[in-house]
Amino acid sequence: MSHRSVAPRSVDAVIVGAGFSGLYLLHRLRGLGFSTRVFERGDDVGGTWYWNRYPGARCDVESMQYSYSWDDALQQEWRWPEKFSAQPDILAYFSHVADRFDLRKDIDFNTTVTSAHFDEGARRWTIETDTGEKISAQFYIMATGCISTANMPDIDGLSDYQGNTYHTGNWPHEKIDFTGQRIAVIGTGSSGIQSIPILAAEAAHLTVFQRTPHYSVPSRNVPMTPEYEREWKEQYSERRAAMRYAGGGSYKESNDISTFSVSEEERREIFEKRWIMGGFAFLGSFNDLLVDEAANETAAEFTREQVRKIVKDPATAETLAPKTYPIGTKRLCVDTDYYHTYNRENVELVDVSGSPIERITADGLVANGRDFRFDSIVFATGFDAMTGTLFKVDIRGRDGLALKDKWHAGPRTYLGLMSESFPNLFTITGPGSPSVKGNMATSMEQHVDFVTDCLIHMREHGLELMEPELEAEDKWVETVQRVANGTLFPRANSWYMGANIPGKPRLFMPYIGGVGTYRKICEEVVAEGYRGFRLHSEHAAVAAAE
Ligand code: NA7
Repeated sequence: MSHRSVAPRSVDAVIVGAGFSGLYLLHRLRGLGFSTRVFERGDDVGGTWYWNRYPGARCDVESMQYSYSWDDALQQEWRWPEKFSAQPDILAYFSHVADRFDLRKDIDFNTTVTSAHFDEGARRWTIETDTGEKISAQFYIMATGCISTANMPDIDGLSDYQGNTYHTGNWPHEKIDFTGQRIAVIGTGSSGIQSIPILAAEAAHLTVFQRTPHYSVPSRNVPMTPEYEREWKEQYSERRAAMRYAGGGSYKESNDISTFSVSEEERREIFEKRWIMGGFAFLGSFNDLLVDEAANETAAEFTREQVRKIVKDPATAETLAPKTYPIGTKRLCVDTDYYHTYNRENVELVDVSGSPIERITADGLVANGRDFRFDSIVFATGFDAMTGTLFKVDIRGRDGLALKDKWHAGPRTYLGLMSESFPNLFTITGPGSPSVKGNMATSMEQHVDFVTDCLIHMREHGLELMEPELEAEDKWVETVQRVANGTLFPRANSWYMGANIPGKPRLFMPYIGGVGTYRKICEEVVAEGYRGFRLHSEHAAVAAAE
């Protein structure tokens, strides 16, 4: 799909990924006259929304807020059909953006970056791809997202299975007809919860294998109304500005009072109102739900009550009601008819919390000592999040140090943007930044703007290399953990903690101090001459502010 006749082998910046952040980064850098190469493993743009094509895939951030804010004409003209966008609509948006800004011609599709090595002598990165290309770049930018490497569990006998297997994070492009089939879904995170109602309506029989129940709130998704769209479009600039400094990077989220500052009756009314509003608003019912265990329990119990009201079979309702971790500490799911699906005759829930699925057989699987037969198995088993995709590339910094080795006990970054010993390597929404703990759209744009400003600053000051100081990095790593440890998040075995991948270090990876707080820290860092970063010219380190 690339239209370029001769692609340059030496550029200012190599960007990996043509999703939300990669496209914006290309647009900005190209507009500023930086030469770029963009590599994308898919055959078109869209990133997450290119790969996650499973039935029911939908964004759980509202459409008006999950889009680019950097082009007013774009945000005014684009029409989202629903309050929460379905995957095909988001993909259509990215396709439109790619056409509108003529981005595809500068992207190499179907190309995977295999290695990126920093050459100390040349002070440049050498990047290799699976198509055999070798490119030299001053800057190497990973715009590969946080959940882009699918996690396929290592269950005995997987290769013996004769039926069809699917992973929600790597779904085929053609429509799969499940009519008349007996299907298994393994996993009940967001992807499982979104796909289960649709698959159940289509299949002859659906069996859900649940290891840990997730808390889920109804999305209350509706078609976009002209009034709602107009209200947003009229106030886009003010609302986007507010989102940038909001805790979760979204507009209108929290009720700034504590749980026990109101009576039990008032509390219930607030929960009910927010439950009816739908979506993540529920977690914004009070300002202490994620830091105070007793406060959290009131919201958790309210949710369990809703499950018991909806699900007719009491035993199934109890299995679906989460009790082992605080609400919100594994990512809250947002659903359409998830719990109602368990009232269908053709749906069965199997609890595998006590003992794992024993093995996959030629025609199904064995769990809890029972033999199940399936035509298809759907793995909704999540991702090797935050670091998995970074580690898939053989990234080596100074003295051949592998990123994987430097991060063997957990990611080490300054601001989630850079890591010491890896000069001029930027990670967009990298571990140690708010990323998945807020509206990704807001955080991605902030990082792209930050990185772009760094490149402009370096060009203007004749600087070649940028790298965090070890001390600043150590302090930031400690800050990220300290902030997380002041919340209830470390209580859950979540992918935020790396707990879903056997052997992965267990520590909280995103910065949970708030999108707005983080932005202010970044602004201060820049105002103080890139505090905590070392910027080098060819011969000597110079103060960036000079
Ligand atoms: P998640 O949220 O990581 O969910 C994966 C699910 O798969 C979760 O219920 C896991 O149980 C389950 N799982 C994983 N491995 C196994 C095995 N071996 N056996 C049984 N069950 C298993 O991934 P999603 O794709 O749903 O969502 C990822 C993000 O995408 C989401 O948070 C949004 O940000 C969008 P566990 O809970 O680990 O016990």
